[in-house]
Amino acid sequence: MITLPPGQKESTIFPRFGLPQYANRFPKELDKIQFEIGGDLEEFTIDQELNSLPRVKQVSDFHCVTTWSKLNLNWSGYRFKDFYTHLILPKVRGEMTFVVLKAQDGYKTSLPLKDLMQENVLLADQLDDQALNLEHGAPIRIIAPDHYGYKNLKHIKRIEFYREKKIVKQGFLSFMDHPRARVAYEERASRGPGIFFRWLYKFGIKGTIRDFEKATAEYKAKMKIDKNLLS
Ligand SMILES: Nc1nc2c(c(=O)[nH]1)N[C@H]1C(S)=C(S)[C@@H](COP(=O)(O)O)O[C@H]1N2
Ligand SMILES: [Mo]
Repeated sequence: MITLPPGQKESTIFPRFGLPQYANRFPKELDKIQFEIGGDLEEFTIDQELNSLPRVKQVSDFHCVTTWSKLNLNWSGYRFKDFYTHLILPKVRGEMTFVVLKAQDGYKTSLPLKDLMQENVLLADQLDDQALNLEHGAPIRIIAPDHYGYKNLKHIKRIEFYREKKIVKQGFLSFMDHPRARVAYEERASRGPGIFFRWLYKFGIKGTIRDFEKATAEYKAKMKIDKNLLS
């Protein structure tokens, strides 16, 4: 028998998902892995350096705060811990504690560094042995299975490391954002018991999936037309 975290239900599909206002926003660069590092250190860019890290494969479950869970997803990429230890730490002075994650579609989120240093947190660039697609975070995303989906930032554009905690405006109501959002503790929102938010969020699932599907189909059709005009 499968045991799911509190308040979660198994989903047979793995939809492109998020806050409704992101349904129509798409990353510009889908193929080339390149992102900026900033915050309390001198800015630099990461691209080829990732190849120096060990590639890891991981099967993990994905839990959206709105109560759907997709089980047994096959990711591949680099451990965040290896990334931090080998590529960031040598450039750091003092002790970093807080990380801000920014995406190509304008989405942002944050987590304590210690949460990202868990063994199962990845910078993932493959799902089912294929490069990530538009739907699931191309070209590279965060996979943090112990944290709700909204901390699993897709289309990474920039990662900022800070010594102190920052307030990150996330484009959604602040009560909806928990600073850690751990699935096991049902940290669904910054205030109030998580169990209440199960009911609130659940009703939005179907409509959100539909909006994201429609926006994705329209965008793909448009991109094809653009490509044909160019060739
Ligand atoms: N860049 C970006 N990352 C994002 C989102 C988004 O809209 N944009 N939505 C978040 C939410 S709420 C969820 S549940 C997951 C969904 O991941 P999926 O689209 O691969 O299913 O992505 C998260 N990361
Ligand atoms: Mo989500």
